[in-house]
Amino acid sequence: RAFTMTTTLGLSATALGFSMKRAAAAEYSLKFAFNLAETHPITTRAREAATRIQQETNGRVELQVYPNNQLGSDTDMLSQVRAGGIDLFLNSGINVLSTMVPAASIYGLGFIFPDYDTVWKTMDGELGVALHKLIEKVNLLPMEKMWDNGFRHITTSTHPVNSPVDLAGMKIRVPVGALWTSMFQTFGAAPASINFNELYSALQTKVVDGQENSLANIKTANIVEVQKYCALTRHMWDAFFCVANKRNWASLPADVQEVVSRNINQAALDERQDMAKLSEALKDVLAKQGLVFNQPDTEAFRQKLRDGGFYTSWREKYGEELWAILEKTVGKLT
Ligand code: X2X
Repeated sequence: RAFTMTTTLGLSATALGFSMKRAAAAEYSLKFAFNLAETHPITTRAREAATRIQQETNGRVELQVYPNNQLGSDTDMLSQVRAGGIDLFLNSGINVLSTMVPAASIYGLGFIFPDYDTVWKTMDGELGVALHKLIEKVNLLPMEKMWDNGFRHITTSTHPVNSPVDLAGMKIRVPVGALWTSMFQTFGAAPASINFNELYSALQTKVVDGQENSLANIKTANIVEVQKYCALTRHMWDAFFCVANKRNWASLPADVQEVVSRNINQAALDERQDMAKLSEALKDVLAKQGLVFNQPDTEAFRQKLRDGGFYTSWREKYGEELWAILEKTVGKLT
């Protein structure tokens, strides 16, 4: 849009020496917020999407990317996207989003995914569609593709974890979601729900002795600085829904919706590739930083969940319909 900024004295902005580029603000500005670190592939791909959206719309649309809990904890950001202060929020269905949509956590059940093929067959398929419908009921609109948050492993500062016995009574941080608390209680640990923005300091000050996360987060959130051991448990897999405030989204013209959603979904697909590569490559990187890895036999962990009634009790909570959809791709669970 061509316009000239003039002062009350009639001097043009350029005469005053500041750039008109800055003054040419975008017509549509969207706040896109999440918890991950600046160097996480999700952030890199989100910024790439922002650049493409700006280019494709000649600056008419601006995607403002706020990583690293810049706009608050996950709990805060969920309130903001509900209220409309944030337009797009990336969050795990197992994390705070599950406080509103409990069934959104179903894909976080322990040890259900053997590999990424099964993961994406499930989440890009019937289960993903069913979860999108449930999320829409709370006035949030999920973009089509999920962003990978990785298979999760357990880190500790005190001792290596080789079996559930090593977790007995351990104070371990889990994100704010009932499935996480339930799983680690069933393992015999003492889980504490703590938002991601407080994780580093909780580990540093020994409020908790351990946590569980993807290698990408252990690296990019500097968790490796405050933890000594990493058990490659791969106990669950996590990913983020990108949810839009429905009202804000509906106020955008169709062509803007198309450019934004297409680029965001493409960024999610690219990020999935990044994560798949990192899940192997980061072992060496983290080992060089001093993290001591061990490979436990995960069967003892699975048995603990079965014996503790973990699957049967969550089957009741999620209901037969969703459970049957999940079992179509991952096989019988109970
Ligand atoms: O909070 C975490 O540990 C994180 C970043 O992995 C999630 O958002 C679930």
